[in-house]
Amino acid sequence: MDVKIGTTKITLILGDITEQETEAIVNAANSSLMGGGGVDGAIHRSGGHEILKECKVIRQTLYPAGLPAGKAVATTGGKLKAKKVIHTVGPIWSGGNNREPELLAEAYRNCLALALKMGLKTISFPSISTGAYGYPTEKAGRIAIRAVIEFLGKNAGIEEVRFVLHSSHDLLVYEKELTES
Ligand code: AR6
Repeated sequence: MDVKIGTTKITLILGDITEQETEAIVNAANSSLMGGGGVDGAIHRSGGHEILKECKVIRQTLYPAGLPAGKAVATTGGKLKAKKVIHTVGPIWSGGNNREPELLAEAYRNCLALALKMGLKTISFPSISTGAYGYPTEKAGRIAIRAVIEFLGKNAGIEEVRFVLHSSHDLLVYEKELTES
């Protein structure tokens, strides 16, 4: 489904984030920026070694102690269709009382702000934190959709925000949230 928020289209699809042709795709990374499983593993596998090379430079320069949860950085998309990968780190779910909602919303906002700063008009997100990091999808979907809508209400310039969900269950959860928001 897709919905217009001002001049931006929010699209929800079932698919693989690595195959998206949006100018940027978002990686649900971990603080090390050195790769991992899930979305992170898939992006590094499909995008090739140029992505890791730039992640290493980011670690050596901007974030020697690792990228904190909620922050975002950009690298090349390497061999991907997307020209940029925006790496962010979602919170690890530990019951909901450790700033998880705040950090998850911040991750979405910082990715969008970075895309805008780089002049990118289309961006695809995975469902950050809902895999290895254990964030319940219903709760995370609500925060993701609301954070994006709120950002778009305050900032013009992005043409499409695409959520790429990996299961039909997750797609339904996000669709329900977008319909109700
Ligand atoms: N395209 C779209 N969505 C996907 C794909 C894909 N190719 N593969 C998995 N998903 P996760 P997290 C879904 O674990 O929870 C990594 O090891 C998946 O079904 O990728 O933020 C990192 O290095 C789930 O719904 O990210 C970190 O250590 C969602 O993407 C840690 O996992 C997110 O799952 C980050 O955990």
